[in-house]
Amino acid sequence: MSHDDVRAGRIRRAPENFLTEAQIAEVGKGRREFLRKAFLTASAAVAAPAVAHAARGESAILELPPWSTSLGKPVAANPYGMPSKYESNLVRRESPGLTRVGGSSVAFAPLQGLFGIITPSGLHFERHHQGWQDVDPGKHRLMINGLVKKNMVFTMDDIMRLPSVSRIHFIECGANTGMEWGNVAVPTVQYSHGMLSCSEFTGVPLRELLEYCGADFKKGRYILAEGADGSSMTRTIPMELVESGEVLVAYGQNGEMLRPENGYPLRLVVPGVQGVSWVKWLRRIEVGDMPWATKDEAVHYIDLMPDGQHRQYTSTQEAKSVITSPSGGQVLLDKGFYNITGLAWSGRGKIKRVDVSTDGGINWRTARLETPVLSKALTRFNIDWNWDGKPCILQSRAMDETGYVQPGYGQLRAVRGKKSIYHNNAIQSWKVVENGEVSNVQVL
Ligand SMILES: Nc1nc2c(c(=O)[nH]1)N[C@H]1C(S)=C(S)[C@@H](COP(=O)(O)O)O[C@H]1N2
Ligand SMILES: [Mo]
Repeated sequence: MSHDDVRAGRIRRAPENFLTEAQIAEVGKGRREFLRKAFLTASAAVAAPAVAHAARGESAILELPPWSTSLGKPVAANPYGMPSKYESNLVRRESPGLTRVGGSSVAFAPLQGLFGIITPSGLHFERHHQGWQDVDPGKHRLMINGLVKKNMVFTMDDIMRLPSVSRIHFIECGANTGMEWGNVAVPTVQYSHGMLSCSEFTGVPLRELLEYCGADFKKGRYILAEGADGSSMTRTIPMELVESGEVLVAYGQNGEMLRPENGYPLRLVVPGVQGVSWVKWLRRIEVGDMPWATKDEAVHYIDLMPDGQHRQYTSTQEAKSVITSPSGGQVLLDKGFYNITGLAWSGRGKIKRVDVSTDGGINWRTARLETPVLSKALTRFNIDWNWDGKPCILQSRAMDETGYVQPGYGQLRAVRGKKSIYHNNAIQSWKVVENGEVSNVQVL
């Protein structure tokens, strides 16, 4: 039994997280081979797989491996610590064929292998419109202009000497799950939901910088945020969000400076709002009296409705959840106990409840929400499950503190149609078949 099997509670994670139909069939064959060998080594009288595990375990405990009989590596052999080489499969991945240019693409976070609610910075999803840059913090500047008493230009030193706050929030690209609008398109949770991450961000509330510049909060009901990369990323953000104190000009992520891919040295954090508004390599904030309708909010990030019209400025990410394990591409090694685990989040506040169904939505049980349950942050849920070895469908359904309930595909398509790209928060279904293979399906 591999390390992966043990850690994931007898779930075999896919060797690669992207599997074709043919590869999924291969995984199935591998499992049958595993069971066949288990039968050969086990005594006929007892349930074979269980005995095989026990027998292997016993011989392993009697062997003295090299790490018990040799000198370990010295401290600081890795001045910046890296994950174990045995974890090398747990990486960000691009969806083959999704985009043509790597600089204008997305790499998805491997949600199937993550624990708790914090995304390790090296596994945070990445979405760039014009590639990423490693910006020199000594040369980086932030300008504030528009409806302000005095235009100001800040250096990083100026910003970092101000009082700071640290807050845990999720960021989800508005296009997350966007490939699934019409039908099932991708095999694993990494590709269906991996434009999602959650970090502790540190920075200065934008409200304080605007107050310092003497912003006109009466007339200036909107701000425009602009990035320093070649994409000229610009987004309008309503001033209410800034006034709430939630919007941060952030330089910290999970206890250290932002990673270059995530906007080093400065990015906007706009809790609850889709990722595109979290402008990276933030260079300018303008205060204005109406929305700018820039390219990134007039042509992109709009919702195509069934009547052919487009809906604009639907920026808040509505309540959503997904079971991250068991999930597509994984294999249940035998029947019995499993911990169903997943993530829930809402752009409108805290998650109040998550229900889980193992029969395709007929019966629902309420899952345990693990602490902390924070506003506009990922919330981890867990629920016990005993798999009887029969085919079944696993689903989770989130409810947030406003009472909003995550819709099914039938409900969502009735309002939004099937041709959108953005803001798909439908209930995700994973199908388990008798040989333990898990795959992506849609249930109306
Ligand atoms: N300057 C700039 N900011 C940007 C982008 C960009 O291409 N340039 N991409 C946006 C989009 S669409 C998303 S989803 C998030 C992704 O943030 P991440 O790469 O840190 O995950 O950044 C946003 N901010
Ligand atoms: Mo995005």
